[in-house]
Amino acid sequence: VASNGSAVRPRFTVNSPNVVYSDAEIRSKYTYRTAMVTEGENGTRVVTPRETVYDFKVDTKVPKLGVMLVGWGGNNGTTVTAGIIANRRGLVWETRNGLQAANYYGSVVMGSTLKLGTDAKTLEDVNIPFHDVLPMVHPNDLVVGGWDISGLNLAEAMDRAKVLEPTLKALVRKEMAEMVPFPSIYYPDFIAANQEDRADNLIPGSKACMAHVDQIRKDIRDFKAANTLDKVIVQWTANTERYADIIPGVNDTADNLLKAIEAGHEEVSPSTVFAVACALEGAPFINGSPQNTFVPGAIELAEKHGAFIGGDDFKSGQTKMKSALVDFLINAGIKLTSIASYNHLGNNDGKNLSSHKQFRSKEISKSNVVDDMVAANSVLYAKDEHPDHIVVIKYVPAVGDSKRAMDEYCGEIFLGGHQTISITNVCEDSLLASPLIIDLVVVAELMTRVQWRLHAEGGGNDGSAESAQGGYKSFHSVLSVLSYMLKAPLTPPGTPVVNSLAKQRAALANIFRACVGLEPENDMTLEHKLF
Ligand code: NAI
Ligand code: DG6
Repeated sequence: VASNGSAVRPRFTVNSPNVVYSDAEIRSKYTYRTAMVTEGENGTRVVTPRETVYDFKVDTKVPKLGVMLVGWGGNNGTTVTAGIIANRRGLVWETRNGLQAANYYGSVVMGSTLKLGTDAKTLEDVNIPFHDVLPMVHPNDLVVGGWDISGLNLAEAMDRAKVLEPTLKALVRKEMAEMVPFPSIYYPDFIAANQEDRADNLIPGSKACMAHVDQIRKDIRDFKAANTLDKVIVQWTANTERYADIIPGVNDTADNLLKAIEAGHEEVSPSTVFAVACALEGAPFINGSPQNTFVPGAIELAEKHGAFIGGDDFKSGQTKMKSALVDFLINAGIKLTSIASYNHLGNNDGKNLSSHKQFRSKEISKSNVVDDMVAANSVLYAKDEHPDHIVVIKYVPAVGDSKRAMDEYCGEIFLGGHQTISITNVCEDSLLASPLIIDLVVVAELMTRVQWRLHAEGGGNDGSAESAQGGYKSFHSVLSVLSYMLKAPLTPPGTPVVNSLAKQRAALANIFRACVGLEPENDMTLEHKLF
């Protein structure tokens, strides 16, 4: 895969009049099939199939991409950086279980496959790496940088994180020691007071101001120039902040938010200042923490500038299991009646979340993740009926980054019977989150190269009728296609949130398939049933 701005040759070609390949693009004509439901007579419903024909266009030039992490010196920041270096250099290190080679396990883009079709001779499934569906940046080619309020270089920060094996650390130490985060903005009211002792790498000023926005924009430009990058994506993996109050006149519109920053309003959080800087700079910005960074004014600003945003809160362990398991239980016709989710962890994230306001941000993000699945089943649940759902997080320093997540699911089964499922999930939190950071960057970058328009009859797929059909445009600024990796998916204002993990993955895969003119994966396998 080229990451030098040259077009990448696709790993397969689709043999269809609806798909056209050129040196720099893949164009597809795609029929999106849905069904519209209306009220009929006598309480019946009428379902009308609908077809909308789109043209998609994918720029196949894979850019040289930079990723800038806010909170680069934290557990996630150091782990993902070391992981990319380890993969890039093909490192192998000794562990007590034997030799371990670098890999990208846990990344949907790098570790999973997609069914391309059925082998014409054997009728067996042909699966390809997810990464090969469209030309995507390879994570090995990412140039990583970022900001942190702690000035430790990345080697020292990696030691502080206590995540990686000493043998791996020894192999990446030299490179990591040369990496030092840019100073960042620190407004103490937004993160836990227990974080103060690491805040030694600061841009002066303790509340929002335009100088902070300008400095962040300059850092992005400097980083881009210093590394001769085509594009930069910024991701928040810094401490969880408390929620910002939504105040009319302050953060409710784009203009008000900019004015509030100019006036130094105390209710503008550091993460929102980063979001504003990125929108103005045209850099995609993804929020990996649960706070409401994307206040209405920040969303409007991104829309105005056609900048991509995504969030909120990496979905790494407990919630990922929950959004798969609840979907399964409810779709199996089992009436889920309660979920009790306990967590304890001993890393700096846990320390920060031991403060109530920051915990509250996480509690909100972890609690709303079953709503759509419950609401979709009117057989099991009356209107406004929900399973009981509690989320507890405790700080236990001794367990470090090895987070314990314990869940109890209770459900009602046939004839009043009960089913209780208990799950204990133990693993390094940062080793789960790091591949998600990579997926978010790779998918967000790809989405900056995908465009669409409504297909007009008579318009060719070769661009000849472009003016008659209207120009291509990008997907909406709010990239809900990133939902699979996020606990509380941000969606375009007024559009529904989908939490089901299976649906989120299907949306991701099928949108990519549409870009190469392939139908959604339907799993009917009629070729094995009708003969
Ligand atoms: P961490 O506490 O190790 O790292 C956070 C880093 O952010 C620290 O180095 C801190 O100095 C820095 N920081 C704080 N405020 C900053 C600011 N204004 N500007 C720049 N840097 C700042 O935490 P960890 O484990 O890396 O997690 C990061 C975030 O990701 C947390 O908010 C956590 O809740 C979230 N998250 C983590 C998941 C996981 O599985 N590890 C999953 C979901 C979310
Ligand atoms: C305690 O749950 C700490 C949190 O930061 C989580 O580890 C993180 O949000 C991951 O949550 P989940 O639900 O995806 O495992």
